[in-house]
Amino acid sequence: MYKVIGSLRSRAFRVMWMLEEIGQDYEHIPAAPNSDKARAYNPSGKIPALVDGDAVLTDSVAIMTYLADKHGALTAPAGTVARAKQDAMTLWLIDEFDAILWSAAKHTFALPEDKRVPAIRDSLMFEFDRSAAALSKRLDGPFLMGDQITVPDLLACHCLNWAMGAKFPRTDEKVFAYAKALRERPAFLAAQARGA
Ligand SMILES: N[C@@H](CCC(=O)N[C@@H](CS)C(=O)NCC(=O)O)C(=O)O
Repeated sequence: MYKVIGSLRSRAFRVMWMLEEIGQDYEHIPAAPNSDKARAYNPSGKIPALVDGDAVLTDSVAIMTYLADKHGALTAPAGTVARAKQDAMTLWLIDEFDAILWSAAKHTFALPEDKRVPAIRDSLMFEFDRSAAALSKRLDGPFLMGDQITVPDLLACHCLNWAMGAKFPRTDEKVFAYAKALRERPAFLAAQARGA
């Protein structure tokens, strides 16, 4: 059985949701970032990690992509044009959503206090809002890549939820409505219930 290391309210949720989507059982080990438990699986202390047999895999997007390829679900096949477009969307979300939110987190609580620049938050909110508007323009179906849910949908929804948690403004209602619909999926709710 797979093991997911990382607290529910972290990027570990992406991996748990993915496993629920593909109907794979897993044990959840809710380790906090930089805890001894997290370091036992990933010496950097970062979460999430996935244990698959003897292998310990790290990075939420690498893990989701691995699971998608291994189980042939939530992805276009590797080596296709559709996959290249899907991967471009995933990497765009890392640049334009995840990195911005992570910068806000670093300057709010993750960096040592004397290294934080709280004023950067306004600029990050502006950037996130601009990215959300760009995503909204590209969204013309229930999912980012068309009529099938794929890995970037899980990533986008997780980031939009994170933005709400971080009190970023929700100016683009279309994109937040897209995230709300994804939050109603049984697999999302099942992953959430694992942390209850
Ligand atoms: N790109 C990595 C980022 C992992 C990451 O930074 N995780 C956060 C928690 S969500 C963490 O462990 N932070 C602790 C630290 O950076 O020291 C991923 O997607 O898994």
